[in-house]
Amino acid sequence: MTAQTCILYGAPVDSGKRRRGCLMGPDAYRTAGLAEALESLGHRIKDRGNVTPAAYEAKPHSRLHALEETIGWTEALAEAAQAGLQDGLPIFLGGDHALALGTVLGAMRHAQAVNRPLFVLWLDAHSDFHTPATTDSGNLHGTPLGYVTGRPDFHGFPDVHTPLPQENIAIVGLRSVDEAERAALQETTIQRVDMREIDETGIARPLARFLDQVSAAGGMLHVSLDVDFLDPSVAPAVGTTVPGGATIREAHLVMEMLHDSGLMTSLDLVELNPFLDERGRTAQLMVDLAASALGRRVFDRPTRAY
Ligand code: 4U7
Ligand code: MN
Ligand code: MN
Ligand code: MN
Repeated sequence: MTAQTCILYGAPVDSGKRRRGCLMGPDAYRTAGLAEALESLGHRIKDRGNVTPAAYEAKPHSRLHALEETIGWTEALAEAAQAGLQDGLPIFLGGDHALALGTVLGAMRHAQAVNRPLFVLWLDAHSDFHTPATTDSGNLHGTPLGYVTGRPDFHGFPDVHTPLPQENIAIVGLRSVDEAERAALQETTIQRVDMREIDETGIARPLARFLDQVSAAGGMLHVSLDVDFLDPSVAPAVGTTVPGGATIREAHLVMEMLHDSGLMTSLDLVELNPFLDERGRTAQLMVDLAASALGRRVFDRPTRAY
């Protein structure tokens, strides 16, 4: 296994929704032993501490919750992601999913600088494809894929100069899509793998299809893992639980295949709300999943096709 330099960034973003608690995520991952787990796999670990948002002035009365703070996070996290990608494999310890407005933007800038295509694997119950104009909740953690694909109305956010091509995105685990998102997604070439498809074909087949595409294009791959990708019975520490999610083994298989592919270049761990956890089990599961993505396995095995 190739040793990597894993660069940890705490991203205690809690501005993407109203229910508080995700700001405790970075501490929970550190307490659950993320660095130690990855180190034991032979990787070099650099913990760069927690990112802080760029200066902002909060204005009240917005339909959108904590808009200015989220813009501040987007600027700071885009810079962190760009810096991290120059030095290794950045892992963002969230924080809610609004952090991906910044991390994916930073990965896009980096990919452009090194002249490689960027792909995004979005592991989530939700499609997070809203714009500030279509969101009913006003919660910006539901908008990052809308932002990076160049959808309108992200006033005040850094400009997305070259949007991420829709066909470079796969959303896996879908089971809660708002009507406005569904209508917009139907018009795109974003790859959508819902829980029904996972039930019918297994999770390996659609994932292998996407990874083959990344590989053939010589792409970089940003992976964004939302806790609610998992079934709430095994991952209770999340504000937006949706029943019928991925099992522990389905999630590990995704991570194991990502490792075997050698394609992942950056990773977000998002939406963990330690305030809602049960004796740290969700934090521990997320650490174990990150370890699988970085090479933890029971036995070595020959490469196989799915
Ligand atoms: B997450 C929602 F209405 N779509 O916009 C919304 F269902 O990052 C949920 O995936 C968004 O957890 C969930 O508020 C955002 C809702
Ligand atoms: Mn999400
Ligand atoms: Mn979600
Ligand atoms: Mn959520």
